[in-house]
Amino acid sequence: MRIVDLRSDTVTLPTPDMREAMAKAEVGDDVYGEDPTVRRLEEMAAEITGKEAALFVVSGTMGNLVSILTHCGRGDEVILGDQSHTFHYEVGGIAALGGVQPHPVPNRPDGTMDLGEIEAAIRPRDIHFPRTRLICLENTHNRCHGMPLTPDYTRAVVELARKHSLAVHLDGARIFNAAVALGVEVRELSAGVDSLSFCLSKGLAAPVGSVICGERGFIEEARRIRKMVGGGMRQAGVIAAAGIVALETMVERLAEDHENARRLAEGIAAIPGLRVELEFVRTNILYFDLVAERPGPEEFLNEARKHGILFHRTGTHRFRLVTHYGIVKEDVDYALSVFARIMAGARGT
Ligand code: TLP
Repeated sequence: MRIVDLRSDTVTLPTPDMREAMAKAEVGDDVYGEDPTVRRLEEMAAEITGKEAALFVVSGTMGNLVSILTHCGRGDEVILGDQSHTFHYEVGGIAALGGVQPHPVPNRPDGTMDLGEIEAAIRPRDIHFPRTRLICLENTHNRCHGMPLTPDYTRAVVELARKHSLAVHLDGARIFNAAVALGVEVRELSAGVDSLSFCLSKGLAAPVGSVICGERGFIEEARRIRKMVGGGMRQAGVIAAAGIVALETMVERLAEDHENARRLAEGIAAIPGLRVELEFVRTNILYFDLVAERPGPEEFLNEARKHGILFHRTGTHRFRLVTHYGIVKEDVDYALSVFARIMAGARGT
């Protein structure tokens, strides 16, 4: 049976070039700073994002955790979107491990937060309040349709942060998707932010890893925190090598994932009983709703699974599809034909 795995771009498999680079990677003990391949990846990441230095970490979750723990002390507060990945899907790590209190502000459907609402969430000096230290952004915004944040919006948040002596961290897990969708350089999207982390193991298809980028002093401190949370890796060049290939060869092709998501969304929009907000389909993530009475959402999901189409349910009647390196146009057309058949079957046509 044909399997079309639309659960996430995290399911991507390493390319043959990555496997070859991994086998040949020159390595050393990275806790001693002696792995030349890790160093090279970190230098590349710093260059691409326009920052002084970078740090290779295990995952996007660790990238955000280490960054936030580097910016904030116990009892400090971080302003973040109420739909952000850090708030929803990172196991409460900043609170559990860092004693950092999240202060969620509503995300709008495009992934932004209202500047006035961010400003209103900043704590005044008062003996009763925690200290606000940091504002977090997410680009692209996973739970907000995979929408890209523009350089102008990011700049406006950075200016607001400066005015209040706060730092800005950007969860750029899919920053390359944002750059490709907007036709801008990654460094334009990271300009002014104090730190960002991006993932090599999503659309870029490396098997493991994320990178934190920022000023040299910040990265030095982040290196200590990474060690503290058990993220000091030894001969990590074996995996960094795949990350280098990812940066060199996998960025431009993301446009193909965006085209496939668009094709998928337009196809779904044409199926009676399914609804998709096409104006929000800009990158490789799309959400759609089941608006017919039949089938029920669980039945819809199970029927699709029986035909090899895998994806997540994210709300009572809402589903998420993610396109990636392992999905071709024919997979999209097959998924659409399965969806159309399930819906027609439920209508008895
Ligand atoms: N997102 C995963 C799941 O955790 C939901 C997915 O399938 O989309 N920031 C953002 C914006 C993310 O979407 C993710 C992963 C992460 C951070 C965490 O990355 P990992 O999985 O490497 O810890």
